[in-house]
Amino acid sequence: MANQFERIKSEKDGLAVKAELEEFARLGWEKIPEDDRDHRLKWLGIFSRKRTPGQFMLRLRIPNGILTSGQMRMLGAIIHPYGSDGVADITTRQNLQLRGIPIEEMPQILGYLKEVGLTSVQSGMDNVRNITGSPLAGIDPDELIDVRGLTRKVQDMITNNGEGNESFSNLPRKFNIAIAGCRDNSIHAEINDLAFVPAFKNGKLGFNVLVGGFFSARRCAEAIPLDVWVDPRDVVALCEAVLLVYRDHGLRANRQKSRLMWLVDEWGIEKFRATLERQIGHALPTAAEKDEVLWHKRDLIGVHAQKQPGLNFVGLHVPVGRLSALEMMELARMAEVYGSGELRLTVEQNVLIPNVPDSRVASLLKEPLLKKFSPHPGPLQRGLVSCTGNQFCNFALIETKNQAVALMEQLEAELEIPQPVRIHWTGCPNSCGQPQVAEIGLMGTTARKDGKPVEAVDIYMGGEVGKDAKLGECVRKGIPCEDLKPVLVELLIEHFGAKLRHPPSVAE
Ligand code: SRM
Ligand code: SF4
Repeated sequence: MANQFERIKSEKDGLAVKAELEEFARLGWEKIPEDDRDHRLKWLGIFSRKRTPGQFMLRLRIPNGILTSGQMRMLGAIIHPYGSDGVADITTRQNLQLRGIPIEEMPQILGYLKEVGLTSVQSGMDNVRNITGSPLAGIDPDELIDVRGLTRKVQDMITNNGEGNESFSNLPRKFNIAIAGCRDNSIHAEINDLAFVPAFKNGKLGFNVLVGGFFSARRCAEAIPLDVWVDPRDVVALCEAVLLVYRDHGLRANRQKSRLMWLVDEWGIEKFRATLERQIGHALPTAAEKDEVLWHKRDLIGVHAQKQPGLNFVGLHVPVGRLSALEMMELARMAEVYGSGELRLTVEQNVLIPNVPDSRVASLLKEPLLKKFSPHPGPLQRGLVSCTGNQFCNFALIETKNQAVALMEQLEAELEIPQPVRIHWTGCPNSCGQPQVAEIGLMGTTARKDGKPVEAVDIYMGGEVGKDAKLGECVRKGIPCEDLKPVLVELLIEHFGAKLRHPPSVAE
């Protein structure tokens, strides 16, 4: 028997709501048919939020995380009218989500997006998510392949240039694609359903291809080699072929077993590869012997020289990725005044301002907004990532973003920590905050304390990123959030060389 989501998709294609949006806006959120409101609208990137009824979230698509100051200013202007409800979040896929929007205004807002060359189409539910790419594409002194054009072309193929593409509107499940052009695997290739990492074959630079990486509540898997090498010119065609094979053969009966890796498991990688060759119509070159991921992942916060002499990118730490409308407008202004008007987002939920001439760096560093979005944050805040949590997400078992920021500040005040520690928070086992890639990962759960249920976390450790990326494992279960601080103090002292700033007061 088909699961609920297969039923919803077969009764009416998700993209059909595009033609109905004006009507939904007239009806108001309470009168929109439930399957359309809570599910199909996600094909337009529009998410109803049960925790804030009537205020919708809009998930964009920002390939490679690159946007212009004009686009950022427009996005700030879109949420500005909604006061403190109108906030934006930088996501763990180099993307932006806008919040607090009433359905009545969505048709007009989608029109504004189009005017500035943006789209939100097919960004949720069983669609391909934002295409991630190396955040330093085109400006990295040690870059191998500039992937900006590729991430854009892959998005254009998948979304039919932002208009919506029915060829890919009924996949078995969500699908993640990442394209790395640098030496440090800065976008977590290993946790994507389809990933490209730079590799030389017979002296020519292209990509080795990985498939099947994903996280879910039921299972987390690292991507495995497909034994295929592609010329950069063939990346778009390969993405299309993989998606068609997944669409036509992916498992659909059990939603918990529908991501690409389950098909690869069922078929074996050889059959998957052979089917892909049939789909694409020719033999595919085997993978290059080794890929060129040679470095640990770089920390992009602070001022760094670009490949272009005399220009720099400045990495600003945005605490847990949360932006207000005015902050977005300020970032847009700063990108214009000091850089080239470009802004970049990272999968660590931070912002880069590229193309800042040497002569402008000092004045940029004096900008008041940099007190909050610091280019030199503390060692824990620097590597902090957090998913949405229970402020907006219905799956959440705990509050994440506020708690994460407050606790990191307290720990930094109490401890001397010799090096940055990457701590990721995620509100439930869906793992949107990727706790498995962190040095310390915290996953929301519930535990019992004094006989009562309380918000708690499972603790993951050992995640490594970049070269030899490896997923962390659960080391402690069910620590109540209110008891978390001493446990983190202990872990930071034992594993990361932290020292107490003052001797703790001895209990009487
Ligand atoms: Fe996620 C569902 C937020 C990245 C795995 N994710 C959700 C929903 C849509 C659930 C919902 O309807 O409330 C969350 C929206 C909450 C909200 O209001 O913001 C949500 N996911 C996010 C974001 C915003 C977290 C963040 O704070 O950055 C990220 C948006 C990325 C984007 O721009 O598209 C986000 N989600 C991820 C990632 C990380 C990644 O892609 O690297 C993962 C794990 C990797 C993966 O998917 O393999 C992830 N999200 C999930 C899952 C589990 C998928 C599965 O196969 O079971 C769900 C639940 C589902 O799809 O059924 C989910
Ligand atoms: Fe929501 Fe869970 Fe994803 Fe956090 S990890 S955004 S709580 S679904």
